[in-house]
Amino acid sequence: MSRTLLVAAAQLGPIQRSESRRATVDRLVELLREGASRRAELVVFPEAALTPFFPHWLIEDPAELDSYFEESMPNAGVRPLFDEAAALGVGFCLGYGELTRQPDGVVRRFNTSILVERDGRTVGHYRKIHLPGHTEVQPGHPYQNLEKRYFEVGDLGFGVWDAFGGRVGMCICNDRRWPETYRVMALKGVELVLLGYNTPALIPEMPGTERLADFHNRLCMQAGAYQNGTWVVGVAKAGVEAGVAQIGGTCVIAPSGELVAQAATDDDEVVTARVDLDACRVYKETLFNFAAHRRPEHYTLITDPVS
Ligand code: CDV
Repeated sequence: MSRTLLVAAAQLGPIQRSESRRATVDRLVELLREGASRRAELVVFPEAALTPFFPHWLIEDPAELDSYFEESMPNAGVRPLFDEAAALGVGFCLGYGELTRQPDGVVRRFNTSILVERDGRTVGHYRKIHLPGHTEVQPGHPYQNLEKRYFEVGDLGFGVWDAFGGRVGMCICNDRRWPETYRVMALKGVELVLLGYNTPALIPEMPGTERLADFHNRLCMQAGAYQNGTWVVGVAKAGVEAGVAQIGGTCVIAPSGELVAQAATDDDEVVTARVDLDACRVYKETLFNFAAHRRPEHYTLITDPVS
């Protein structure tokens, strides 16, 4: 039986601070419908797809900070997306800020994505592990990156789920730059990695690298795909958002490492690709046959604690 899946990468243009949650969810529903009209079975949205990327500025009022997070999922605000997806029989991957309240009142915040099957069941839940940026405001920077202030390191590991007829994993933005992300998922048999990102073209600590931002985006995802024999779907929130220019480059990458589909704009745009999950096998069973060729006894330095 063929294991092919039509996947839609639903790139978002900027979400401005003045835009209501309702208007944003309407945009997601529109992209979902566009994907469904092209017969997509899975629609992948970016990191923090319900809000502007709020780590880009300092928020001191706790109530205002909480307004960028979801305390439950689905909730009334995103219900239209869940309802439309279930009605169309389309699954999706959605990034958002997750807030949990412990029984003792302690609040925890994560940069999260979920995987929803075509029948509306939430089958996967991931909390971002590699958090870039800073805890404190960086004076003189043209914008902030306060991910380390607003989020905790994810505590769910790099999960892989049986879904959409294959083994599906999720990671978020900065995770895609780390080879360990893909490798841990590949050791769990991943065939399709879904990831969203908010990537500024200019990283203040890295002056002079702007011209390489798109290249580095593709480089890490294409390497992750090839070296692990997996499909990768990378989805941007692109364009100038709250004064920060973010790259686009939403794409679908085959296990060969080749780009098979790519966005042409920095705005709301759906990119579709037919994903043959069995195309992973030639890599997983030969060059990257982990059981036959990996030498973990020589990799122990990688797992030593951070010094
Ligand atoms: N949202 C992110 O994780 N962005 C980082 C930027 C800050 C470098 C990224 O790796 O794209």
